[in-house]
Amino acid sequence: MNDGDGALAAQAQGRKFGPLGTALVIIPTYNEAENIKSIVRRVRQSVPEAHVLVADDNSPDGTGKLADELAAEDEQVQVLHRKGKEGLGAAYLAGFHWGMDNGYGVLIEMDADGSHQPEELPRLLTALKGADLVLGSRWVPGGRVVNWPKSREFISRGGSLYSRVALDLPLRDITGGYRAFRRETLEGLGLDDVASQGYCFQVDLARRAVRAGYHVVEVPITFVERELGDSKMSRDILVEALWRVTTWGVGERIGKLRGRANPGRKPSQP
Ligand SMILES: Nc1nc2c(ncn2[C@@H]2O[C@H](COP(=O)(O)OP(=O)(O)OP(=O)(O)O)[C@@H](O)[C@H]2O)c(=O)[nH]1
Ligand SMILES: [Mg+2]
Repeated sequence: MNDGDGALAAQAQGRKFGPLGTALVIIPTYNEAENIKSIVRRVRQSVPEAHVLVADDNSPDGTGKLADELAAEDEQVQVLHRKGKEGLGAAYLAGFHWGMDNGYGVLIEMDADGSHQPEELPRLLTALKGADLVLGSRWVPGGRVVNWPKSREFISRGGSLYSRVALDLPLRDITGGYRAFRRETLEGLGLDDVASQGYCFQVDLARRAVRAGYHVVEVPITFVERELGDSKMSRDILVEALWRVTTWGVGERIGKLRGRANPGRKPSQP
C-alpha cells in the first residue's frame, strides 16, 4: 500500500519499530558475468555499511568465480554457491536462511542486472525504519520504468493488477523484486512451505506479509531495463504465476465462504 493509507497503516500508527540491525543485500545470479562486478561495486558505494551475498546457481558463464574474486578482496561480500539452476525463489530462500543464520537484521532482495538501482537502497532502508516490509514499487506515484517495451509493461502491470484483485491485496507492485524485509518479518512468513519459483515467489511473500498483518510500505523506484546479459523470464514462469495466484485466490474465497457458513471455524493461515 502507499504509506499513510489503509487499514494496515492505521494499525501501524503508534507502533514502535525496533532498530534495523545490519543489512544484507542478497543478489541471486544466473549468468550475470557482465553485470556482477558493477552491481556489487554500486551497492558497496551506496550503502557502505551493508553486506552483500551473491547467491549463484553454478552459472555456466563463471559468475560465481567473479563473485569469489569480489569476496576475496572485500570482507563484506560473500558468495553462496548453489549446485545448479533451481529458480529465483529457491535462491532467495537459501539466501534468507543464510542471512538469518548469520545474524543480519535486514534482508534485501535485488536483481543483478541493474534494473534495481543500488543508489535507491538508502530510501528503502529509511522507509523500513517505520515498516515491517518495504516494496520498491514501479506503479505508485513517482515510480517508473525506463526502456521497457510496451508489451513488457503490459505484462507486469497486468500481473500486479490480477494479483491485487484475485488476492484482494492493497498493493500496486506485487511482482517486483526490489524489497527490504526486517528479519522478524521473514521469520513470521512461514518460509518453510514456500514452493513458488519465479514471479509468483514475490506475489507469495507479499500475500503472506499482508495476511500476517505486517505493515507493508511501497516506495517509488525507477526500474531500468537490463542492458547486458539475457533475461531468464520465460513462458513457464508466467504460467506458474498465473496458475498459483488463481489457485490461492480461489482457495481463499472458498475459505471465507466456509468461514461464513461455520462462524466458529478458524480461518486458514497463508
Ligand atoms: N540464483 C539464481 N538466480 C536467478 C535465477 N533465475 C534468475 N535469476 C536472477 O534473478 C534476477 C532476475 O532475473 P531476470 O532474468 O533479470 O528476470 P527479470 O528481471 O524478471 O527479467 P528482465 O526484465 O528481462 O531482466 C537476476 O539477477 C538473475 O540473474 C535462478 O534460477 N537462480
Ligand atoms: Mg531483470
